[in-house]
Amino acid sequence: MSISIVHVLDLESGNLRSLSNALTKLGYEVKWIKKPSDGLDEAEILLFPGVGNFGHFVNELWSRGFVEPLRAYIASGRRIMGICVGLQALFAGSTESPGVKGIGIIPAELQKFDDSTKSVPHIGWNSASVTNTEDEGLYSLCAESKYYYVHSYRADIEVPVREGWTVAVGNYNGEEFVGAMCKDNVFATQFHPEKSGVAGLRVLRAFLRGNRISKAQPLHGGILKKNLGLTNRLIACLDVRTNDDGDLVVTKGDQYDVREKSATASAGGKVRNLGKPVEVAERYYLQGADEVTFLNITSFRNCPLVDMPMLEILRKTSETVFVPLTIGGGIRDLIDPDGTKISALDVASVYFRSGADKVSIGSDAVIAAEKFYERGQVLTGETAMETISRSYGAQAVVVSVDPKRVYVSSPEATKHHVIRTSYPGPNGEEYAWYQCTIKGGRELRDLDVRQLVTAVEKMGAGEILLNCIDKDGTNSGFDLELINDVKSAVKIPVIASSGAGKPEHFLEVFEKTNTDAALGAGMFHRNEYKVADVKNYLSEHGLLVRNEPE
Ligand code: 1PR
Repeated sequence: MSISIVHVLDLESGNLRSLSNALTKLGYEVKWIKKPSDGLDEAEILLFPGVGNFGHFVNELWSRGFVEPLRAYIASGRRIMGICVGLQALFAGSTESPGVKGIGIIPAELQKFDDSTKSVPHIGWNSASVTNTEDEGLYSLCAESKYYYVHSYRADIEVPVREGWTVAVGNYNGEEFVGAMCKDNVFATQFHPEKSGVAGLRVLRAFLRGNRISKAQPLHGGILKKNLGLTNRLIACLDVRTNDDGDLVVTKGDQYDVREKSATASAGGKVRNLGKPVEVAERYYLQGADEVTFLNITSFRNCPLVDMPMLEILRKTSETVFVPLTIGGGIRDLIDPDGTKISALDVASVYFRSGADKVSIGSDAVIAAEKFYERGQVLTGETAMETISRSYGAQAVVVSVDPKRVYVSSPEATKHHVIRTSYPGPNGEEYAWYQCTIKGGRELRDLDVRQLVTAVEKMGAGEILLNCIDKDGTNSGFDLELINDVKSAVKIPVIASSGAGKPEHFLEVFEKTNTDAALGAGMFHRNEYKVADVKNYLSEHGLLVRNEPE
């Protein structure tokens, strides 16, 4: 008789809603296990997902008394699948958390990716290609497919192979790592199958059905080598706010002004309405977007947690969209109308439980960075970025930057970090600095973008969403000078944003900068181009993209 119930270990870390949505979509009922007595004995299939810090996750396993029962479960021969830190926890340890012991069925330690030549964390769509077996496949893993990874530490393939595991390998700029591995009843993926579109759902389904040998794997990596590795990541962004009729809509600004241009109204016309957020997100998923980002752009107005309109959007979106979802706007300490204080960590936790994989912090990050410098660059451990990244991992914390260009005649004319620009200012100025803003560009601050990004990297941000108010909505291409400048200042991945108007702009930003991802909004919302048009264009020009028909 086929199994219809899946038990899932729930250590309350990260986004488990998407996994549960994926299982529901595949026709399975989910039972959660928070402690060993919650039904581990009767489980026939166990999923073991984990995100964030190795030590934090594994210490939870020890303190909840899971380690011995899990070892016994594995020894019993019943099926178990580790996901992300769930894979890592099967190892003896990780250099991320010296001295913390993993479950230890593989006698090796995880190592950090080398960040001297590439961004770390490794975020994005990469391969998992089976190379050390004569099997025809492994749970429908396909060398041509791409899977969504997000991690800073990697498992080397040598020890698992020596210990008899079948290993599917990923390659991040020359460093190989275990993308997935399998031995007897134990299967584990470093990538998130529930966030890897149809390719990921296929793997999950094959595991749940027990179809270990499948025909989906084209034979042996080698022939497809040119397709292996991290793809150029393409993100669709939805700015969301309530319009004048009180409906929550996707909107889009010109240099952050989201009102229709009106000949009569000097204060501007209506808020542009470009569709319903859940429907628009689903459309971009089906078109092949690698991620979807929602920004609640009026969240600086008081937004009590109970009323958070974005929660429902996230919940609904995560039922049908199986790629990473980021939510931004209003991630900060809040006070509800009844006076209850809600920490930024609590706000983020609610978002994660509603289906978000990452939260994006804008205004609060600028304020935190200013204080960081006022204190002489001392960390307090209490900022939103620090508390959230401690609990959920740096990969879950994006900092969204809203800079404006300020032209100066010489570097001495400002105390801020300047660039020499090829696009001189109105009075022929050859230098510019990028000024940070808060509240969606409404307030200018005495902080430059370089100060901001270097501070937030120290405070635990895992990625930078780099907008540019001057370029936003202009369809004139990305600000390459800004992107190159930020890329040279940080190790964490950078998402180029603002100004995309046609596929050529994406090619340009990937070719002329080292950006880790590129984001578009208006050109997709206005139906001028589909996400797939951009991907096809990039692919025609020899760039690696994820191209999986949904
Ligand atoms: O400050 O933490 O509450 O977060 C507020 C968030 O809302 C920030 O991430 C901020 O960037 C965003 N935001 C606030 N006001 C606006 C606005 O447009 N009036 N939107 C706004 C920012 C910019 C991009 C846009 C790209 C691409 N949106 O995300 O999608 O510029 O556009 P394009 O391809 O059409 O040029 P907090």
